[in-house]
Amino acid sequence: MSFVNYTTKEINCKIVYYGPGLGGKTTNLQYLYHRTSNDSKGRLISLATNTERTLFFDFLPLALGTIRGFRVRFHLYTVPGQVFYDASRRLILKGADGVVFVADSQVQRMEANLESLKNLEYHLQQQGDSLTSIPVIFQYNKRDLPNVSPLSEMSRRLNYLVLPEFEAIAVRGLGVIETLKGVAKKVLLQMKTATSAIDSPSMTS
Ligand SMILES: Nc1nc2c(ncn2[C@@H]2O[C@H](COP(=O)(O)OP(=O)(O)O)[C@@H](O)[C@H]2O)c(=O)[nH]1
Ligand SMILES: [Mg+2]
Repeated sequence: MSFVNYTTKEINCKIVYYGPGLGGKTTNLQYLYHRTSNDSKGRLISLATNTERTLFFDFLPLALGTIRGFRVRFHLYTVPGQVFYDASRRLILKGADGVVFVADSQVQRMEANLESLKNLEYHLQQQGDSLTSIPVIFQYNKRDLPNVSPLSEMSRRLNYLVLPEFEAIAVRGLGVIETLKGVAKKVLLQMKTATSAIDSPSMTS
């Protein structure tokens, strides 16, 4: 649940980057961290193993401008992808205002994408949400690699609810900001219908 503080005029939203291990979730946050000016970001906190794999989560707070006088802060989280970190994923997903599903486009990772998506649906359901009750968007990452599924295939197999989708090459920063804007737009629109305090969303980048 997003947190609107009328006293300090702040809106806080939690966005979770979800998806299979090694799909590029941490890479998305690292790119955003390096692209954002110092005064609009906090520290990027990564709890990683010594092989640089996300152990619990990565966290990046971003201030993304104002809406009708309210300062909007996005708190970006990633989840660990490895199968055995299920309890961590559940905790991190709790109270999410929006989800970016980062899919790995490589043909041989399709099963891992599907398994992770099923896992996301399960955890959302456990907390009384679903893929349609909160803003969820897809990012098809690693489009630079040779052995990738065609976009139409990614879309058909993963995005059967026809939610917003973005192509990306996160290692080069391609599609990363577009993805964030895509989810932010949906989150802000959802809040607009939930509260009357917010006008049409606009973002600075
Ligand atoms: N070729 C390619 N590699 C990528 C891309 N995005 C991420 N990677 C690499 O994939 C590996 C896993 O990325 P990471 O962000 O740690 O995945 P996470 O487990 O989802 O957090 C790293 O070696 C990244 O450099 C991409 O768009 N193209
Ligand atoms: Mg990671």
